[in-house]
Amino acid sequence: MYEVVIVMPTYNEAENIKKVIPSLLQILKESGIQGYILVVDDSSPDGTAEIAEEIGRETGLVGVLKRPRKLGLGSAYIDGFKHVIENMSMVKYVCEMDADGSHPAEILPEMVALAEKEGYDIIIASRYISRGRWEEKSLIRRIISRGANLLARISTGINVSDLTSGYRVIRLSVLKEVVDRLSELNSGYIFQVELIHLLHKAGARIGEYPLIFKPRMYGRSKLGKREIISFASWCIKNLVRRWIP
Ligand SMILES: Nc1nc2c(ncn2[C@@H]2O[C@H](COP(=O)(O)OP(=O)(O)OP(=O)(O)O)[C@@H](O)[C@H]2O)c(=O)[nH]1
Ligand SMILES: [Mg+2]
Repeated sequence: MYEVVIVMPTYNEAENIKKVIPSLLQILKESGIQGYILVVDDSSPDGTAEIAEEIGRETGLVGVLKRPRKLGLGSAYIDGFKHVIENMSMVKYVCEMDADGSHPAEILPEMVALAEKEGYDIIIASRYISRGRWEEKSLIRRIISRGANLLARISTGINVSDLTSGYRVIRLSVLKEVVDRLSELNSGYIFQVELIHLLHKAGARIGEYPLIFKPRMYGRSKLGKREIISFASWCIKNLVRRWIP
């Protein structure tokens, strides 16, 4: 029934989704894409799930997967993907998208069109290719992101400029091929790199599309020190695994 399902993990994004979901639905409508938004919410205390459910009742195009507590970004995507695979038919692509307004919905139709035209299995919206950029004021965050990408690239050997970008279109058929292995992946931010690594090993073709990444609209970041440490330790372990069989 749906061509594209946007899986959107949320934790305390009430103010953001009031804007992000309606504008995404508008873009889908204008571009003629049969789309559906699946919000995966971890019992956000600010009532994010209830707002998404209300929009769902009004439009019929938003569903909410509710989880009992904050279980991490990666595990939210895994549950969302499994839900799509098990319960929805005829879906061609899933899209990973943040709920905080950082990921412009306007480029989603172009990302899907690029996958269709060139036969890519994954399109990553990238800050680090020509015409892409990150409107981030904090120099520290920009350095962390560049460092994380460099480390992830060395660790996985995958020649993609923005392995940590969380805005992607993925062909569902390739995701189905690795579905049994998804639960082996970490639940934190390193999940994004691990997922590309897994799909790449399964033979997925990867393309990139320029992303102008904006700072979150409202609310607080969930990226903490623990995430950075677990990210770096996965990259180092993976590098050692690749070099020492
Ligand atoms: N369901 C769920 N969603 C999460 C969790 N952690 C983060 N998210 C969501 O994942 C998306 C990305 O998280 P962000 O906090 O925006 O991470 P970021 O983009 O690196 O950092 P900032 O934009 O600066 O805040 C957002 O939509 C969050 O609400 C989680 O544990 N569970
Ligand atoms: Mg964000």
